[in-house]
Amino acid sequence: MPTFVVGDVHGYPETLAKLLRDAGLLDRRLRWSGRDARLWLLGDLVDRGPDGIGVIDLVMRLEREGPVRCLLGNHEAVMHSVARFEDARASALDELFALYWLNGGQEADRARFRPEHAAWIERLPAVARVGDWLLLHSDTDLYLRFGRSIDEICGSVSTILTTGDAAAVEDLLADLADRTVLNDPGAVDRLLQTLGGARIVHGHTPIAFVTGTEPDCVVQPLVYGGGRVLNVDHCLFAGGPGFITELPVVSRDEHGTKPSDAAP
Ligand SMILES: [Mn+2]
Repeated sequence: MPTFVVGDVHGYPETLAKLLRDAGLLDRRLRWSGRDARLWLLGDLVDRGPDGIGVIDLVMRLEREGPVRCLLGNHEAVMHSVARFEDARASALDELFALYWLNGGQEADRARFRPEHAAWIERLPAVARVGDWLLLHSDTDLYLRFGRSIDEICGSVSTILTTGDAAAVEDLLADLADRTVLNDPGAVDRLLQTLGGARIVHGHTPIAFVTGTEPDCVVQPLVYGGGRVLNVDHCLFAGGPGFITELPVVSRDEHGTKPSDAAP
């Protein structure tokens, strides 16, 4: 089953639709036409660009039509928390609200945010495994603070998002926004040894910012970490044309690094 991933869409539903159509995953009427393929969005559908709710609505529909899933990005988590705590604004949350607008929150998205969007965000997995690939939104190993298995992490994150107090939510949001930790091979080892898989794919940190290239020149994923890590954040909001990535099958030979082989 070919698996496609798409990095941070940040409020550009037309660009997402075009990428999926060009890859043959959507037909001309924007209906799922991916047959045996599956698709993962890696989170951060919203903020920065003009129509984050439009992206969520598109992805929610595609989930009903085909094997389409989406990870929780830090921007979905912030959007959810701003809505959840809006009526009970404690001074402790001033930073959260300031962060939302500072990081590209859109008035139009806030106005169109509905309980069904909140419920959908609460169910998004924070991490996932697809074959030998570990899927993360953010390039950090702080996910391991929330559990020692995929299910445990997803459950803990969802519980905090849904019922955690202000302090717990603020800590969660800070952890989900952490970045550039996977340059450290030890962090990659910790994630793969604990959660399984041989490779990591993530979004969250624009390739253009990492490599110093102009966003409009970024047309393919960035492979790093000795070939074990793939960054697919195409930086649509700063002018990237965007790309969609089919995850390569990891060959048996490449499974050489057993936990016991790793550096201490
Ligand atoms: Mn992000």
